Amino acid sequence: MRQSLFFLLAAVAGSSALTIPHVHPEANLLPRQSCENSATSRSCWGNYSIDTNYYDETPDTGKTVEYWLSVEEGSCAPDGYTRTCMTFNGTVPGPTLIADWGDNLVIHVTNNMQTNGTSIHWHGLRQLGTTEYDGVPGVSQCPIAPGDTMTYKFRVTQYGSTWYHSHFSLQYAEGLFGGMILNGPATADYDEDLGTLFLQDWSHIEAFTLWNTAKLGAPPTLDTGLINGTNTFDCSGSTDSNCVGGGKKFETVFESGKKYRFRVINIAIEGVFQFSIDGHTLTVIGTDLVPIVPYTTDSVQIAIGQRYDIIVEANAASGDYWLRGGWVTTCATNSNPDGMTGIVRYDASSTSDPTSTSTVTASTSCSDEPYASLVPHLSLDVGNMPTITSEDLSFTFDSYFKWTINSSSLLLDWAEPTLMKVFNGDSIFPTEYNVVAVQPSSSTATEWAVLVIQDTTGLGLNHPIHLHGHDFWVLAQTTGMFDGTASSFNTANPPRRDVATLPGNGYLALAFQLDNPGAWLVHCHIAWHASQGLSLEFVESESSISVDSADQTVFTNTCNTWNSYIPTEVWPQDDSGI
Ligand SMILES: *[C@@H]1O[C@H](CO)[C@@H](O)[C@H](O)[C@H]1NC(C)=O
Ligand SMILES: *[C@@H]1O[C@H](CO)[C@@H](O)[C@H](O)[C@H]1NC(C)=O
Ligand SMILES: *[C@@H]1O[C@H](CO)[C@@H](O)[C@H](O)[C@H]1NC(C)=O
Ligand SMILES: *[C@@H]1O[C@H](CO)[C@@H](O)[C@H](O)[C@H]1NC(C)=O
Ligand SMILES: *[C@@H]1O[C@H](CO)[C@@H](O)[C@H](O)[C@H]1NC(C)=O
Ligand SMILES: [Cu+2]
Repeated sequence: MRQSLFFLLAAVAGSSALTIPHVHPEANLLPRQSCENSATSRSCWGNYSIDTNYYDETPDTGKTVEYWLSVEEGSCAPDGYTRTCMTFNGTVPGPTLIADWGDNLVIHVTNNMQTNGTSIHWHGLRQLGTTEYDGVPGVSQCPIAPGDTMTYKFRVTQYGSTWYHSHFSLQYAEGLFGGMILNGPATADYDEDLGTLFLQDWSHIEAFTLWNTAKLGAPPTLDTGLINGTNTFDCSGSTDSNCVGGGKKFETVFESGKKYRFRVINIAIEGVFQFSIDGHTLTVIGTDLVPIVPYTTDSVQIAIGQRYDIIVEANAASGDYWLRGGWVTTCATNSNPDGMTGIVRYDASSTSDPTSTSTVTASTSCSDEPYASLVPHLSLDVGNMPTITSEDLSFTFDSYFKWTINSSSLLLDWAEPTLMKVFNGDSIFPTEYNVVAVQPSSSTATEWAVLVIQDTTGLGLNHPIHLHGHDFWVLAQTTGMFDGTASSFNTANPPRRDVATLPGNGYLALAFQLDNPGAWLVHCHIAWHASQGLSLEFVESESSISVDSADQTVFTNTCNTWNSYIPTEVWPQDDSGI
């Protein structure tokens, strides 16, 4: 079976050959032309541009950008209801990290929490050659113990919009996230960058408390949602002393005629959003960290972990308009589905609530934006795919509800990360680490790994699947059963990104280039599902994973500090670890 598959795929691969970016191939033959990025030349980027193949080439800025982040616990009331949060530097969202394409980022993270470890993931970044800074406890590092500091160092080889968040159990659901803006070219012009816009579901009970019931299977109904970390909540008539009121709606001001860029990010625990702004058309220019051929729409459906870069032209009549998170009620339940709103004003002095109405047809599906809409600007085909890893998604009940991948639910030991085993030269990993080893079969040509996840649960739920360490090419995303062959695959410049939705009772087929040795997690980004083990990890080209001695020291010190901390740890691990 494996053999015949190989020959079939080799035949398919033969016809499409190697990756050839067919956007302006002639550019390579001309001398480099420098062109400055401006409001009317967003495709330019000095000696580089929107046409640069950013998988092969990175600007050498010679610049290092350094940040310090403090992980804290404390009370917060983003919607006027007081509860306990986990934060970066006391704010939800945390500080926005900004760098240019090609910069080096150095980020010092200090864990100032009482008893939880932590570990910070830079979502969607390839970590090319720096797998040890991917921030997954039990995979790429030991947790940072309370009181300890770990310094993450990596190169920015991509550009666009993303976020960073804790990957330690449910911490990001408590507020441990922030935005990342990586400046670079874009596929359409705009006047002003408004920055990141977070769409989030929010509970008045802490996620670590909700977990006690969530882990049994049914996702809890959350109380509300926040737009960019803020919302109002009606405390009138409430006798709850935590309902202090004083929450605010997110607001932004448009100047007529200008074009604004929003970097919309879904960082929910369980929900899907259908983002829109009353009276305005959205021009979508990026999916995750991949610039796309712009398309226009009246709403954009966003699954957890996904980002859409959206340009909005202020071309409506002067007035106040609702900006709508657009909670999709068929995907997860929430007590305040229609209240996840913000306000766009044309007059900064206006304080009235908009009276605008939406003309958007409310979505009832939990799927991604239409596959055909997501066309990467840098056109790259998938070629050589010698092997397909197919995995069945199911579930079991073993002290709590657990998702399984080929019968195994992910369970990591934070103190024994996968990379520690790699550094020790082990090639056998614990079964519950769900490791799939992949490596090129030859060193001469680029090869792709293919992962097919088949939903066999019969539950019909959709899952936003995120891969670390790579962008992936979405070969197939459909209901029904995978036939074991490449016959359903689209290899011609398919959508490319780092989170795509696995359709319920269907399958998702992803391809990625075997160009980044490391230990890379693949997981559902629904927070409960990740905690319930819906994950596997690729160990890519194990013998080529190399870490220099300074980085090895960081790794070892973090583990040593964690190991001397855990004997006094208050809480036990009671989920998959991620
Ligand atoms: C662009 O390339 C030229 C020639 O290699 C070099 O002199 C110049 O410094 C580069 N400019 C930037 C902004 O990198
Ligand atoms: C975060 O807080 C620390 C002090 O706790 C401070 O040194 C640092 O500059 C802050 N970081 C940002 C990005 O604001
Ligand atoms: C992390 O902190 C939360 C909130 O205090 C607690 O419920 C949980 O058990 C802790 N988990 C670990 C593994 O320390
Ligand atoms: C959302 O908040 C962040 C700060 O947390 C800010 O940088 C950003 O500009 C805000 N987004 C918008 C669209 O105003
Ligand atoms: C997972 O199980 C399926 C069905 O039994 C099998 O075809 C597939 O090869 C397995 N995948 C791996 C990576 O072992
Ligand atoms: Cu899921």
